[in-house]
Amino acid sequence: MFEEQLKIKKVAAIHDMSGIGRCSLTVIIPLLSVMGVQVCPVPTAVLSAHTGYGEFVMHDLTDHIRSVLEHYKKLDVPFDCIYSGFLASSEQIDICLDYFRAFPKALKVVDPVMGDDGKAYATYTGEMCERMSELVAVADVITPNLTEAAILLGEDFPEKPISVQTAKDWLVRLSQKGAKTVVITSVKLEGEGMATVGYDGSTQTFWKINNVLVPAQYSGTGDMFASVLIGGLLKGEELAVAMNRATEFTEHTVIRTYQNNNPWRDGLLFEGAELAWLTKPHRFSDCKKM
Ligand code: PXL
Repeated sequence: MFEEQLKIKKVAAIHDMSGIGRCSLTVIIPLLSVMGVQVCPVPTAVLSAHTGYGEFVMHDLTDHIRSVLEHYKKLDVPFDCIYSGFLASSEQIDICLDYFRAFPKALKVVDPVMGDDGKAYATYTGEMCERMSELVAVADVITPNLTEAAILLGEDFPEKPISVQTAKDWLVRLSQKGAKTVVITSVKLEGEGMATVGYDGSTQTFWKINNVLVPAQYSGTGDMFASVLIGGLLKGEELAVAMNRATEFTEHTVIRTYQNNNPWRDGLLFEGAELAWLTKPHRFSDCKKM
């Protein structure tokens, strides 16, 4: 008897590697690995700590990721997904476009990392924010938070909760920029509190998951959400199921981190037995049509 041959999917993850603060590759690699997916890191920059520390040292790897692409093209690596995130320069947007072009069969996921809480991250220039639309235009799936969704749509960051109708309108407008699947995280909905909202353009279906409102925000939360979402989508799950798992796992680790009194910039506590949760089949529970 031969065991069934394992087909491990490969994701090229174009993100930074920050030593301290649990974000980007230090979150993406363990989470996707435990979900049975191989992460091939394409580091956009190495940092001592993420930009939320205020003081950090950063080494830009723009030239490196360009040479890495040439090597991977020569090897003809059968990537199942190309996933871009925190970029270190405007030039890296062009390089990401080249990765997407070079591996046309791969699922194209763009997390348009630019900012949070109504503010752009320290290293993100106006030009980079403006040009992020070029990546969104070629993506299959995008996962902006509310701040990034506002930047992409040229809207002011909503200081007050938004209506379900506005959330739907933003999802459709973002989808019209290119990606069939759009998920917006950290959305405060009128009368409902925090939610994650999604749109599947192939069926024109809107989804919503209400979240527990924890009075703290942790670095790397968006990276955690997007990684678990990708893990589910690569298993062939419907958007609602993958969104459900990603939201539940993220919410659980946010609560655990808050209860542990950890500083926000240290990121989410996911190490240890928590990871095993991601190996179980997901019990679809709270994702509702919107
Ligand atoms: O999680 C987003 C992120 C990724 N990488 C770096 C960051 C941030 C957010 O602050 O600074 C380096």
